[in-house]
Amino acid sequence: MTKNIKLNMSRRIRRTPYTNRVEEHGVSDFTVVNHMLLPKGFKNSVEEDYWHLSKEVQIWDVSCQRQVQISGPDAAALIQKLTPRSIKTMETGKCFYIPMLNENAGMINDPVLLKLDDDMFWVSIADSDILLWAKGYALGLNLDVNIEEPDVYPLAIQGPKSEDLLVSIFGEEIKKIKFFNFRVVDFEGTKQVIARSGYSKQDGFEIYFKVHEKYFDKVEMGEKLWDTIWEAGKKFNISPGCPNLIDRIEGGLMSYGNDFTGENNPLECNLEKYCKDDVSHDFIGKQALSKIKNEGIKQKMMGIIFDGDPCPSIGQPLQVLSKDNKKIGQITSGIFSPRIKKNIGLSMILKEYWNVGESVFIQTLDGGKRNGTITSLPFPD
Ligand code: THG
Repeated sequence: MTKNIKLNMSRRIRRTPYTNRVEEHGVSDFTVVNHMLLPKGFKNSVEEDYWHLSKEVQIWDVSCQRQVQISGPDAAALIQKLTPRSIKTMETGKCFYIPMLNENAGMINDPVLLKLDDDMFWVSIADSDILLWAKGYALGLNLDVNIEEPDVYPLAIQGPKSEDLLVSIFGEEIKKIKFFNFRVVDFEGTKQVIARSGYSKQDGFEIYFKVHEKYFDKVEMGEKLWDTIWEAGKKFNISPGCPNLIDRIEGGLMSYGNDFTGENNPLECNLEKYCKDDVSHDFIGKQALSKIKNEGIKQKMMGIIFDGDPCPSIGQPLQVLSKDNKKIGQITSGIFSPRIKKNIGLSMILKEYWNVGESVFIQTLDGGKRNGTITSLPFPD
């Protein structure tokens, strides 16, 4: 479609400390998330990257996972207002996946929350302006908090060899980091947060790389970190990468703004388990969520497996029809899975049709129809 049309760069589309390196490695496409560049592909196909990710180790510039730092005496109270997930039992060193809702219980973000201390949190956001939302709410409630975007640029190390690679750089302590926990580790005399997490279904880590003032600028220090990992990674067959669409869809990881939006509530997004103890505290969207829980939801996110030629990554939603040609959903992320050897997709599906095994039609952009089947998420092995 829009081949060879370029995006005009300016300071509004922010580069990261690693953008030079990513370009040197032959990045082919970028997208923009949180007003910052996110690489979308390199020289290899999505499929080659998928196999590499499942066997080796990759380095991803995910700086666009911006941190909203909330600190001060009322920090925990504010965080609790922003999510139905209770943080009462959350300990320092933990990461929590938290839905964030508007007043209608519509999803406004699905960040990872890190507790750095009793009065210090990072909200690692998906693509929406949570800093403004949190500041506005804190101002309105007159809370004693400080909210800012710190100079933190996450770098993800993903794949089964990520542990061995990071042990070779940071030492045995890396092995002690459990899934969705973090530790503070030394890098060149600076303190760095490393969590076992990441936007893939492989083992992996995220370095919440924080710029230290002893360096000239974020690029100098960021490239130092990148180069250190790259050099040590050669022995582990490291390659540059980015969130992989095949791995993401197979794993049922949804992308905010694309697979779900403010029009969707957390129950539709299969995030009910993070809304369980919503009676214990007050939060934005509580009443609306309670009403939705009582009335029941009308659609929810499901997997779809469908026939036909291998589908390249879809740029526009594909309609999902019932066997009697009623519109029952739309595939918002879809691609050919080389493991399942069929096309796969994510779609909200109307209640009457969301049963696993239900037969459906997928309408392609050229008007053709393909046979499909509803499946559970993550996609079965
Ligand atoms: N890492 C960090 N920040 C992020 C993302 C990330 N911000 C934006 C975006 N990704 C947020 N979305 C998700 C979605 C899913 C997960 C993490 C972030 C995830 N979920 C686990 C799963 O589904 O297996 C479960 C987590 C849990 O059990 O609590 O990993 O990737 N820093």
